[in-house]
Amino acid sequence: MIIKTKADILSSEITDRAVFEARRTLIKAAVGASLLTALPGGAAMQPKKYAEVPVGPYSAQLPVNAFEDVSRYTNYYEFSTNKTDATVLAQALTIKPWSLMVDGEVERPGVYQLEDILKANPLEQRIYRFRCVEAWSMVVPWVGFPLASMLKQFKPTSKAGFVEFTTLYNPDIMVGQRSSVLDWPYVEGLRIDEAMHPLAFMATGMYDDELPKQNGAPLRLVVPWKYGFKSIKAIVRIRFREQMPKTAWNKNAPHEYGFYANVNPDVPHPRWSQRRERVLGGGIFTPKRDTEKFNGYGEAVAPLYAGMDLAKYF
Ligand SMILES: Nc1nc2c(c(=O)[nH]1)N[C@H]1C(S)=C(S)[C@@H](COP(=O)(O)O)O[C@H]1N2
Ligand SMILES: [Mo]
Repeated sequence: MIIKTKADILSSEITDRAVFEARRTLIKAAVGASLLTALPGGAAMQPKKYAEVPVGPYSAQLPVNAFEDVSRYTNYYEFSTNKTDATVLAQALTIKPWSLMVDGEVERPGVYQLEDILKANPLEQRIYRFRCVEAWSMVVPWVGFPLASMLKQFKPTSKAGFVEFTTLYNPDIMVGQRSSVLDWPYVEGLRIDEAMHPLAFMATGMYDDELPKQNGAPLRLVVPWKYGFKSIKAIVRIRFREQMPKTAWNKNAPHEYGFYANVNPDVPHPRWSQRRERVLGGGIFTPKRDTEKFNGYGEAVAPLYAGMDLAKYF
């Protein structure tokens, strides 16, 4: 389906997936042999919490970025508009316990504990491309579960045409919320058929471990065929709606950020081209990568938009 070969990515740009998988194996071996405290290099090698999670059916065969690329360069405006600040500032967030409010057009509304959601949704690993609207990209091994499995457990009614997601609002901790750079709280949304697509994913972890706070712990959306701003972090509410939700970036600049936000090199951002992307981890001489329509997931998701003018519904 969306399986790409290694040749699609320059090895200078990313850590080889083989290294990631080898580390998984090494950790398992170390655990098996009780060598946790006896490894060379001083520090004891701790098993990663999710090292045993199976690779899911929709995971792409792609080399992944280094963990440092993904965890030290983030977009999290609740903390800062600066890419590196959330790495420090987000550590102040309390993520346990965490509850999710479910309401709107749904048969089982209520306040759910994340613990219970995790018990009902087995974890898997998904390696996905991730493309920010600002024309940078990365490849991330997420851990989580399909969004559809969770949504079906809430039993949406036939009136549920859209799903609205909301991030925590807590300006005491989320210091960026004291500024009016966005209309807080951050809200995102999907059409119900997009939300039910098997590629739409809820991440609770990455790189075999729990999600770092700056990457949206404890629960974030990952929609690999859409620009990164759709992949909302620290979700506290899911509301099933008849109407299309008003989303944070669309409200901020409607002519720049549409509701759909499907990755599309043919539709430029009003202020820059979307033809190419800078892959995180590369040097200044690393050539940019050609951006693919639907971020390379077109075969799987293009049918969702059959007959729609993608330049109009951008
Ligand atoms: N709540 C919230 N979610 C968010 C954002 C944000 O500022 N706040 N930034 C978005 C943008 S623009 C991108 S590119 C991705 C970045 O995810 P990452 O920081 O884990 O790479 O998160 C998205 N989700
Ligand atoms: Mo982004």
